[in-house]
Amino acid sequence: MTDTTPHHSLTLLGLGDMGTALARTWLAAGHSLTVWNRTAAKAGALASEGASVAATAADAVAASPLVVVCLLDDASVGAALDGIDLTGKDLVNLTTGTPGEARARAAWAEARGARYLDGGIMATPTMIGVPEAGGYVFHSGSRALFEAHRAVLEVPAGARFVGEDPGHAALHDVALLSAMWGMFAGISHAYALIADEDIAPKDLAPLLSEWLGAMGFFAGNAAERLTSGDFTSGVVSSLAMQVVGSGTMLRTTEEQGVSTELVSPYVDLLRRRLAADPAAHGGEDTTGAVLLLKR
Ligand code: FVH
Repeated sequence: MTDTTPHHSLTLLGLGDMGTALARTWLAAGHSLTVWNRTAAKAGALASEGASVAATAADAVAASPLVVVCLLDDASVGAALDGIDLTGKDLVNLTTGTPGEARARAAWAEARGARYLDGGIMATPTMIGVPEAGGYVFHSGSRALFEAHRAVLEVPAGARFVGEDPGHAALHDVALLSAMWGMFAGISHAYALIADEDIAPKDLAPLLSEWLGAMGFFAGNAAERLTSGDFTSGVVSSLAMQVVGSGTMLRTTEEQGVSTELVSPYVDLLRRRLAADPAAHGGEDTTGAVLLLKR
């Protein structure tokens, strides 16, 4: 059967765990891939899989119109591309950074004649090239670049364009990771609570997963309240009740000989919101904590 897949040429700078996973998917899809890595030995396996290995980052950039970068951090992107001609290049930066770093890197690339697209990878290397794993990449910056290379960018994982502000991919990335850290913290606290009891972590695990899934509605509820400014309509678990309930949670934590350091900061925010105006805020849900976080 004839393979009708359009094949493209692209360059990848960075062959760490993530870069190597990305590279393998483009090679497997039949694309012509040039790679470069600071430590050249990491390119060996990919060369035997069909990649062209460039001796320098400048040679790698010169080899293709589309240049994907997946390095450790923004400083390493600056170091790798320092002094290299980017005129006419389409630069896709999949290196994790802050929104501010992404905006500065976009201006830096555009001043050197390149179109720029930033990316935040919502996947581990083992999820790359495995569509059923559900990983994807947030992209922001040049919409024209995204549309021009969308098919290639979607080879390793799904691609979601979140706007022309180059900082918004990083912001989406970190917002989701922040929620994940909160969940990890809560799960850690729950396991600490049962640590000295005759309750096996493996028995609590499915209950935790089920409960966290059931509570996922809060993301949508809070979004509606933050948009409308109405924090009280339809509330069935009031802030006044939650503050009392969180006291029970803190006392249980003390009884179990567990530190409150993970959960206290959030309880403090809820208490502050209630104390500021009990009559006005007691009937709210917990969304008001968002307003106290903003400096
Ligand atoms: N791995 C993961 O689970 C996460 C998933 C979400 C996205 N992240 C981000 O992806 C970027 C790359 O991560 P990685 O897993 O590939 O990281 P490493 O395996 O540590 O590879 C780092 C590469 O960066 C090169 N490098 C570091 N400093 C420099 C520099 N000054 N100049 C040039 N290259 C540099 C390093 O080269 P070498 O040490 O092999 O010579 C690797 O190629 C990252 O932003 C994650 O946050 C991954």
